Parts: sequence; C-alpha cells; structure tokens
Amino acid sequence: MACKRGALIVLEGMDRAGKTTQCKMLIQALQQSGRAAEAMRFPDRTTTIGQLINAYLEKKSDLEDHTVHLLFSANRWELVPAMKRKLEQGITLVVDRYAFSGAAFTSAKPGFSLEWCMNPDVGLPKPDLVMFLQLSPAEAALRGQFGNERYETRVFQNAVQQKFELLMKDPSVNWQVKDGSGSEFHRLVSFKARRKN
Ligand code: 2DT
Repeated sequence: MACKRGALIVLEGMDRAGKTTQCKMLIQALQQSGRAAEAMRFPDRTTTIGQLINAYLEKKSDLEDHTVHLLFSANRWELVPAMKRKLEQGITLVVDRYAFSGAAFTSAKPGFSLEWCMNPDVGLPKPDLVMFLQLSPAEAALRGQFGNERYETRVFQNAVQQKFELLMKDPSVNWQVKDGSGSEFHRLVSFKARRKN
C-alpha cells in the first residue's frame, strides 16, 4: 500500500525566539500522535559545506558575502535527495530554518536584493507550512544577551526581522505567525498531542 507523503514543516524566527525548542516539542507531539517525524536544521553544519559555513559563523574564517549565501543554499540542495526520500516514506520533517532565513539574513546586508537572494533556492521542496515565531525586542532582551556568532547583534537582527516581514507577504507560502513569547505555541502543540491520545 502506498504510504502518505510526510509533511514539510519549517520553523523560522529571530534568534532566541525558541525555534529549536519548539521543533523538538512539535516532533514529540507528532510522534505521540502516531506520525513518523524527524528533525532537520539549516545550516546543517555536519557536511563539508556545512563546516565551511560553521567556520564563517564562528568568525574563524571570512567569506565573501555572495559566496557564503550560495554555500548556505548549496547546503540545502545537498540534503534535498534525503529530504525527498524521507517525505516519500511518509516521514514528516520539522525543519529549523530554511531558505527564508537564507533570504532574510543575506538581504539584510547592504547591496543585496531579496530577489537575488531568493533565486538560488528556487525549486527546493516547498514547505506545507512555515511557522514564524514572533518575539518582541523586550521579550528577546529578557532571554539574555546575544551570542558571539556572526549576525548576533541587535542592529542586524532588526534588519533581518524587517526582511522576514517582507517575505511573509508572499501569499504563495503558507505562513503562520506564532507568538514565541508566552505559552501559546506550547498550548497549540500540547493540544494537538492530547487530541490524538
Ligand atoms: P542557527 O543559529 O540556527 O544555527 O543559524 N543563516 C541561516 C543564514 O545566514 N543563511 C541561511 O540560509 C541560514 C539557514 C541565521 C545560524 C545563523 O545562520 C544564518 C543564523
């Protein structure tokens, strides 16, 4: 019997919005409801391309801005065969960041248009749902200081947030904005899990 294709669910949001925690909770809830679900994250720092990106993010190397943008995209493309295989096997993928982060972060740099930034990712598997975890600057501040990686400054993060807001205007993407500050998302996930039990 042919099994039903898994769903591709992406979580996007600003740093410290809680994406990684919410990805884990969502996977647990899906698994408890009897669905096969696995986590993925981009950048995937484990591959050869991912290691170049990691060194850049940790400021151990400098890369030209276009070059690193294309590496982030290549890091997604190299995992497309595995993603497709899993989706076809009926596994739901919950992905921490995807091409939207790619476009938002690079286009927040001077001299980059959103259009140019989106081009290398055209043709990637299309998410069934993209959840954007919204976090107010005040709430983000309560969650502590930014880390030491590249991009982790208030000024740059504000520019990225503006780019995400532009991306969220695209009606061809199934965006859902969730409040990452309180427990709304937590309730949503636990409600779904309870309903199946
Ligand atoms: P994490 O802290 O989530 O590991 O992200 N980034 C991410 C880009 O600039 N382009 C991309 O395509 C992706 C997926 C966002 C590491 C940083 O890398 C940025 C934060």
